[in-house]
Amino acid sequence: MSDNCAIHERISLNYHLFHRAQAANDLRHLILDISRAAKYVSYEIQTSESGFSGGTNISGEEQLKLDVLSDDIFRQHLCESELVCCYSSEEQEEVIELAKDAPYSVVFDPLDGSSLVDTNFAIGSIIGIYEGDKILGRKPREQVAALYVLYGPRTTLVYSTGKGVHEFILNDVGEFILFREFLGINDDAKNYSPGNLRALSSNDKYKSVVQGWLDRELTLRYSGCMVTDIHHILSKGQGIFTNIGGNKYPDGKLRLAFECGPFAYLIEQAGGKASDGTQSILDKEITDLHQRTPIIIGSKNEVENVCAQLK
Ligand code: FBP
Repeated sequence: MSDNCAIHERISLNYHLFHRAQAANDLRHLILDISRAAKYVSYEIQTSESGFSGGTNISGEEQLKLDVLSDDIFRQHLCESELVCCYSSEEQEEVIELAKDAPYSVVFDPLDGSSLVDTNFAIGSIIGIYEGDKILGRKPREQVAALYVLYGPRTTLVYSTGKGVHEFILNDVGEFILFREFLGINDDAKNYSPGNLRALSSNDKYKSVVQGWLDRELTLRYSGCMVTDIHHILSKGQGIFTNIGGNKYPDGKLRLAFECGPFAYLIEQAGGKASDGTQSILDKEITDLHQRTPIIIGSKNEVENVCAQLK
């Protein structure tokens, strides 16, 4: 693809992956296939009925029809790519084998925040990509790419392959077009997004952290969807998101492999920080596909401030 292909007011995801990220062809094609899956998920959110599927996932959460449908859409596109040897999904108990000897393994939450579908809130998909044929035993720092899609008033896709974080908007003809490059995060936060607040009844240190934000009169921004709330940090260039343990969720509500790991990769690529309170999320080994982890993520100085209070 020669560089004179660019129509500079319309930089496509394909062009950006080739010329700006200089991604390997297989990785570029895989990310493009994932972006196609996201378009179908976006369409189904707009058009299909919500409601419960009647099933539950391994985490014991009732599955919405859209949870199952979006999981199947991603499976279809990963399978068609012929580039994925296996994947792990929040909606699947075990690793699913696809194309033997294919170069990548994928972890994803097909529809994060799905409990908000009936409220018409923005929700998203979260994807992490590893080279090789295994997921258990890996650490999020080993990812070769991470991306998310936000299904809001506009459908946006944000990715990194290790050369910065870049945002694309789905246009009227169904193509993701570059919106912003090199999203960055300042060291200090003015906004806070406190998840799992039910933990404050049993976690005094977390309670003190939240009280500190109130005392400093920081601005609360919380929707109940991790993709939306962390996109807010990337979009505004500052902020802090937490989901910390308490009685109901001792390790917090969010999963390491397909929620916290991909976001830790993206946020650290943008100059922020992601910790579980004692170590970088990027260095936590995936010992169980559905293991949960506390997460403190966003502006570096605020992450360090919160971690110091939690010790
Ligand atoms: P699902 O992936 O099952 O929807 O749950 C994840 C999530 O909705 C996150 O998107 C969000 O940050 C969190 O749960 C909300 O937790 P809480 O209910 O404690 O605010």
